[in-house]
Amino acid sequence: MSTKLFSLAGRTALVTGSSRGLGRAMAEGLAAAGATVVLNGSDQGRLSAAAEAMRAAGHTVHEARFDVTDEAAVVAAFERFDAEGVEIDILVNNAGIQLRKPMVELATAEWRTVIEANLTSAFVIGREAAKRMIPRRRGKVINIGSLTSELARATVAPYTVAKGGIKMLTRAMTAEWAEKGIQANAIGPGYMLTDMNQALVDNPTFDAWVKGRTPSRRWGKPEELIGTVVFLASPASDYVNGQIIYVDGGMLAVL
Ligand code: GCO
Repeated sequence: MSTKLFSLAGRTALVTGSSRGLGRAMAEGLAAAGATVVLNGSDQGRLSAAAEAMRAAGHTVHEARFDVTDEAAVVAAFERFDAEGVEIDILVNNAGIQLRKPMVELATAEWRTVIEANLTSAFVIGREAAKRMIPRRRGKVINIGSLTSELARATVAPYTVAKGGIKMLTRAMTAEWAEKGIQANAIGPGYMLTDMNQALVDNPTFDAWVKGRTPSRRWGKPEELIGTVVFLASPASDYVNGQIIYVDGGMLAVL
């Protein structure tokens, strides 16, 4: 089997929300597979620290500081890429937030904030990336979903709705862009050990529930997404479109 099948040499990957957590792990995995990586975050300090660490590991890294919910900033970032000759071949729409609150206590503004950050941003950034990928007739869009792309959990309604939307946005992207040479797919992480989930990990009841409900009987590690993201970013997935691959220890497969 050709080792080029999973090689990202010569390709550039933009990973949103990649100064920490799942995005950082996926960015490191894509770089290890040969990609030049564009890190994104809204906090310059965290972004620069992550970029420096990856450069120290020998990776080629650019930094793109913008808030994914600020459309003007997103458009300006892609215009800068154009001006600098940075061609985004691979987009990982990873950035997102969580807000845990019962719906009857949830302000409409809070609802909108989560939907904007977790769903609308993926559309806007996907659109800007696809505008540049279509003329090249190649591109990879990888949206980050969730177990809540399939199943709801109380107190995370806007996140659940947004992640359900991510699954269908991925299919909508396929419907319009597959014939243009772009493959749009998604990854659904299970319960992963991240800062966003630290409060859940520290809650003995929730921690026990995750370990009991997950056939693998443990939380996932961010680096356990690397194989799937490299697969979806590489030529190995050139005929894979509109799919969501769950990396969840089997949680969705078993009652
Ligand atoms: C929560 C968690 C989840 C998981 C993830 C599962 O509050 O239930 O934050 O949202 O992190 O999304 O796929």
